[in-house]
Amino acid sequence: MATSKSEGRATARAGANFALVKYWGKADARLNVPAVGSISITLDALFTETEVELAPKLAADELTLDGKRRVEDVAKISACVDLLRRRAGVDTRVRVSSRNNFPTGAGLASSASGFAALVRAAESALGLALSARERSIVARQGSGSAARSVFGGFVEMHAGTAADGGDSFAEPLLEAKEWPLEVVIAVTAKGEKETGSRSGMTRSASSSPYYGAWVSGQPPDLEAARAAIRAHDFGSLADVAEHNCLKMHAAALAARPPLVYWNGATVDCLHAVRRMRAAGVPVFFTIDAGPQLKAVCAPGARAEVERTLRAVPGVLDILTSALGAGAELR
Ligand code: 2P0
Repeated sequence: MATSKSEGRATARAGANFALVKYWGKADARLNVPAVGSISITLDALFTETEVELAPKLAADELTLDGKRRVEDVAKISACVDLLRRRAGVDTRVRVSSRNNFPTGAGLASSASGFAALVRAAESALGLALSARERSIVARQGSGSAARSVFGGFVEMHAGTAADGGDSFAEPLLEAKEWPLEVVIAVTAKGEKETGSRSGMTRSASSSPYYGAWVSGQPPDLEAARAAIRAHDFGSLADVAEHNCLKMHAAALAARPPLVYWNGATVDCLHAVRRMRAAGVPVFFTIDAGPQLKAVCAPGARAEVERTLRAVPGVLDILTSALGAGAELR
C-alpha cells in the first residue's frame, strides 16, 4: 500500500470501538448529533485500513470495501469527504479502498473504524491538518460512533448542545496502557444484521415508550462510568455498563415493530458471563445492535472467559482483543 508521504494519497488505520455507556438516538439527524453522550473502548485487534487517493479524472467518488465495489455506500462516504473537500477548497473526487479485518455490518462497529480511518486518510490526501477534535467532529457526521474511534483507550463522546454540532465530539478519558482491559467477543451469527443501528435508533426514538427514560437516565450512567474508569474500579464499571446495555435493549425491544437484536446464544452468553462474575471472575458483558456478545475482562481473566464462552452452544467464533490506539496514518 502507498504511504502517507505520496502526494494526494494516504492510508490510515482505525480500531473498532464499542460503548460501555451507549449511543442510541439522535438529537439532530442532519448533523448526526447524538441525543446522549457515550463512553467507549477502542480495540487494537479489530480494525479498518483505508486508502484514499485523489482521482481528478473521476466524475464521482469510488468505494471498494473488502475487495468489492460498493456503489450503494458511496453517498455516505462522499458526504463525509465533502466536509473535508470544502475545507481544502477543492472538489476533486477520491478513490477509497477499505478493508476490515473482521466481519462487516454484523454489530462489530465497522462504521466506527471505517469512518475514523476514512477521515484520517482523506484529510492527509487532501493536504489538510486537522486537530483531533476537528477530526472527531467530521467523523461523527459519517457515523456517530466513528467520532470515538479517532481516539484510543477509553473515550468519551459528548452529545453537545450547540446548534451547529460544534461541541459534539469525542475525547480521550484514559490511555489503553493505563488500564489494560481485554475483550472477548462471542460471535453468534455471521452476515449483515437485519436492522442497522441508524434505523434501529430512529425507530426506538419514534415509537418506544421507554426512549424518554433512556435519554434522561444517561447523565448518571456517564458520571458513574467516568468515575469507575478514573478509579480503575472494575466492579463499578461492570455494574453501570451492564445496566446501560440492558436499558438500551429494553428501549429497542419496546419499539414498534420491535428490535430484537439477540439470538438464543447471545442470551446464553449473557448468563455465562453473569455466572462467571458471581463466581469471582472479573468480567462483564455488553451487546450492541447485533447478536454478538462482548465480554470485557480485567487483566488476567481473558483465557478463562474465552474458554467458557467458546463452550456455549451457538457460539460460532471467538475474537479477542486488547485496547488500542486511535486512528493513525500508516
Ligand atoms: C454505541 N451503537 O454506542 C451504540 C450501541 C450501536 C449500539 O454507536 O447512525 O453506527 O452512523 O451515527 O455510529 C452504532 O451507531 O450510528 C452505535 P450512526 P452508529 O456503540
